[in-house]
Amino acid sequence: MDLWYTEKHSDNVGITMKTTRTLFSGKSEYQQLDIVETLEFGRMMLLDGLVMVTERDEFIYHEMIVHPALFTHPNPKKVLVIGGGDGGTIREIMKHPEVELAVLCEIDGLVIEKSIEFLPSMAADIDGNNPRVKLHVDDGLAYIREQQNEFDIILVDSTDPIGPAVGLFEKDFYTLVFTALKDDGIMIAQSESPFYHAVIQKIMYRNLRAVFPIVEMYQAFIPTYPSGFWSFAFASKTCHPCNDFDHDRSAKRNFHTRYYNQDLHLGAFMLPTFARDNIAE
Ligand code: AG3
Repeated sequence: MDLWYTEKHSDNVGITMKTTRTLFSGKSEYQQLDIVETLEFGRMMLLDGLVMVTERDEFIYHEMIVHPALFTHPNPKKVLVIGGGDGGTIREIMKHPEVELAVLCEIDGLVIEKSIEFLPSMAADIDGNNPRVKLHVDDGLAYIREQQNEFDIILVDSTDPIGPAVGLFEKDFYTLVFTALKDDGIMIAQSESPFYHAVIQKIMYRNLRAVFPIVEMYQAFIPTYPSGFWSFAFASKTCHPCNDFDHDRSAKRNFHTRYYNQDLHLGAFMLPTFARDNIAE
């Protein structure tokens, strides 16, 4: 018997993958969590039926949510991740030797627990044994409300703006992020597909611009997300992602990347016209 899983991207379109077995399926206080084995993409984690990560293409998302900001900020010592319970974002942050502490604030402890169990290539740094990583199982909004002038970089590694992540796309949240950042702080947030999510992007970028003086969108190719054409928001107090990019530090990095490189750091900010139009002021 063939077992195919489909994430619906609209009423009429979806992505379908052949799966071989279910490793975990259960409901937390917040959402439905499933981890399945696929034939093409390795293990895949779903939240409320939406693809969060697959072992085969997660490197793209995780390199791109981390390295552009970390190679733009002049001295990133303290980094906060909101969401990101699979640990992939923390893994990439740990490759930067100047980072002294990374805090992971994930609302759902079950996501952390099952990622450690079934997605070890992502979750190795969030198992409680890395002294440079601190875990908080808490609502990102509640946590950030208590932080002032604390972080160099804040990465919002959220799900889509339905379910527990809705508040992470709102202006009030961005104001709290702004306050939690230091004077030269940078925030990155995953910002959906320019192809399918024009309305969400329009609202999100308007909210960001109401709070941050510098707001840019950049793109990445992520085959298992809706349309494969995905985006991130770069929002910052003083640093510009291209003008302040530390090309030298990026070129001399002592770790390998499979998607990110110096040319792409700049190229990712070049957008097709329809994507620009989504977020036009
Ligand atoms: N964050 C999920 C991005 C949204 C995917 N949306 C979708 N499949 N409809 C990924 C978390 C990785 N750390």
